[in-house]
Amino acid sequence: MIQRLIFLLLLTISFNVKAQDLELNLIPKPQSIELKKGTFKIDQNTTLYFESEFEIAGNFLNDFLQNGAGFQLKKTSEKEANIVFVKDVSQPSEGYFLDISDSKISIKASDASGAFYAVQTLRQLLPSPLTPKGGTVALPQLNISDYPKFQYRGMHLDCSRHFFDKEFVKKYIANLALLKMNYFHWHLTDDQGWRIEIKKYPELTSKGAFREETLIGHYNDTPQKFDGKRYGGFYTQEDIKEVVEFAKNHNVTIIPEIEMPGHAQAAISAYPELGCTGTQIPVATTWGVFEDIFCPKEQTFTFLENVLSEVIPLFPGEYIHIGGDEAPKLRWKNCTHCQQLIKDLNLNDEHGLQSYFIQRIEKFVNSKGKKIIGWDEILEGGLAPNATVMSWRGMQGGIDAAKQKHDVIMTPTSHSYFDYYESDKADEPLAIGGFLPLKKVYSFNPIPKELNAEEAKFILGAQANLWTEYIPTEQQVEYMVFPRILAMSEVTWNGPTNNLEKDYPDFVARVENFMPRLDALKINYANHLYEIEGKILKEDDKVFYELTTSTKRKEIHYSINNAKSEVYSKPILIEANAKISANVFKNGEKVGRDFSEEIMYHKGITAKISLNVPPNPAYAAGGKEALINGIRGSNTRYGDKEWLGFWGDDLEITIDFGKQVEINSLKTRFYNAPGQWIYAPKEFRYVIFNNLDENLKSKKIPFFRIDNKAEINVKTKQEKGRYLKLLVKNYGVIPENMQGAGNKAWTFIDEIIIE
Ligand code: TNX
Repeated sequence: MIQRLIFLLLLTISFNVKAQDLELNLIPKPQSIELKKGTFKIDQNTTLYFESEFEIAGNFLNDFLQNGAGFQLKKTSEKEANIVFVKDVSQPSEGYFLDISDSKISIKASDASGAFYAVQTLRQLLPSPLTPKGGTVALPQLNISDYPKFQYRGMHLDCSRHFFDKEFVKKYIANLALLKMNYFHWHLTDDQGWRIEIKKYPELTSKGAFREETLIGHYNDTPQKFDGKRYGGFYTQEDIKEVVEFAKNHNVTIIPEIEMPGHAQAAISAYPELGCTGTQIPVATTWGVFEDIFCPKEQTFTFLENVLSEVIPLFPGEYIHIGGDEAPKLRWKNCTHCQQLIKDLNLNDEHGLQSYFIQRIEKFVNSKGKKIIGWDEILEGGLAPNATVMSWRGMQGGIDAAKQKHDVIMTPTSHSYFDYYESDKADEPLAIGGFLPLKKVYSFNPIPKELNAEEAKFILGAQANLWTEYIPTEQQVEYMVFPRILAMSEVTWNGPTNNLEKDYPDFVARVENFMPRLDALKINYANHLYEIEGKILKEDDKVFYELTTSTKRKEIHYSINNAKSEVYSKPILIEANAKISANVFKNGEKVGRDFSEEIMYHKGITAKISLNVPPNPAYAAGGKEALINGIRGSNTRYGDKEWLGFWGDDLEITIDFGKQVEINSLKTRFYNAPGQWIYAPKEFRYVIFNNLDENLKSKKIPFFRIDNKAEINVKTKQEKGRYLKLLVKNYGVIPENMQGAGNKAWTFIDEIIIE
């Protein structure tokens, strides 16, 4: 009897594990699942009923079966049907209750979105590709109760820097629907191309949609190179209508973005009178921020209102995005009309003028029954009364806006910029910079700690952005978006994780099993799941190196200094400089890419470190210990776990060796990426001393100017001391004419190598 019970218990445990982790491979994860035994079979004789309110969901299911299995469900009465969609007002907004028994599928929802998402869940419960055996497909019996944590679950696509045709945009939107994301932010205008037909201003597209050539390689390359090829394209209003209709049938709302007053060079090149100087300028051929912005003249406002009058009727959603970011004020400073306007309107400065600009546009948009969204710069100089803020320069803009009782969408560069590198391996396709691996997206919490429960209600949700300066092809768009979008969808639907180390492996297992589904959808996703992560561990003055890989049932093989390779079982003791090489094996076969790491066993590795300020939470993955753990950061990814980022702070780093040591040399380096507002500091000093109470002012503190290479390499004169202090002065506020002008500069510092 007992044996039988144990057997049953084991059976249910193993069944649960299997079913939850593997068979039910749902992304985003539903709020609650109760799995039962047995299946429900759909075949040509299965019947369907839906109320007219749920037509989009019902039709979607039928189209899906038609395309995948070659048949549709016959419609019949609610009583007779095997699959029924019924209205149940007790279901949460956009939520659903799905009950699959042996004879019936019942879906309850209070709105059309909920019914639609129940179908997306059904879709993910079915095998992919849908290859019915004898015309039958099977679903597991279960109950799912589900609803989204956030009402805004967005994805953006920049179609200005590179143009993607309407068919691709539709595919992109269809993939959002699969992941229960409900907003598509369509970036339609920018310096490098105007992409939407405006009948009243035909030159916006005949001229403004084409640039003479495009930068090749990275913006920071010297010299910059260009391809010499004319490039462009645009959507006609008919194209837009087709995409909007497609989005409607996928329960996705499109938010068009018409950028103003900055990022307007393409428009000004078509109509030079919209700028302050009136001179003919070209559509931009390189990336970055440009001085030529819309001039706040009556003529410009008339133009923008006419443009918006054509844009607004095309998009049924409630929002129009008006940009508002990165508008350098140089032209306005040198323009007599602008200066007079500042006086006449009694404004403080050009920021006040920007605020006036946005508020005036907001009034117009509101008068047409729509609301504006703007990037967080619209906070500067006073927020337009009804505006929703997209917080991109970190979370602070969102915090400020929520405290002012404005709706907020979180989209900070640190967690939602999918144009950043997703792997630190050197062979990734060229990207703008940064480093945003899957796990970091998964760790995202759109609700900042700084907000109380009332204020947090203003955070509508989050969005990931795909800026396409370095993304010329559809394949590369998908490579950058997938699988990171799976993490964003789970964060915004299921809610942010409060136990990353526990939830992430479960998520990754589902991502691994989701890949065949992505293959069936012909999505060119990136696969970094089989990469290895290395980490220094310290225990009683001993140093170990730990290797992990994120998916289950894999083996790691490693070698030290090219010696014979061994199967990894426990952290490796490190007592001298070491080169570790490793690979992941799945069922005896090598998968993923080669891993290697150089560990420098320098004098700092067993020391203790303290900082005068903590690193910015967005760039603190390795903690302060990362600066003395023997591992250098990546040459191209400042967001990895070896670099630490500080926003605007002067640094004072103290290293305690525990006893007096002789220091012969000192090396470190800083990151330079003006496009991301990262500037190497101007000054660096260090001091070696023995007593924390010592008056350091009396000591000779060498001073170093930091040049463009941003590297420190000091031969000290065999100085002895227990402590080493580094003093690093932040670059300061970024001056005009430089990337990020007016903002505080970031300082990024790498390993401090002490020998
Ligand atoms: C900043 S996000 C921008 C974009 C760039 C992006 C590149 C924002 C409002 N402005 O114009 O494409 O960085 O990461």
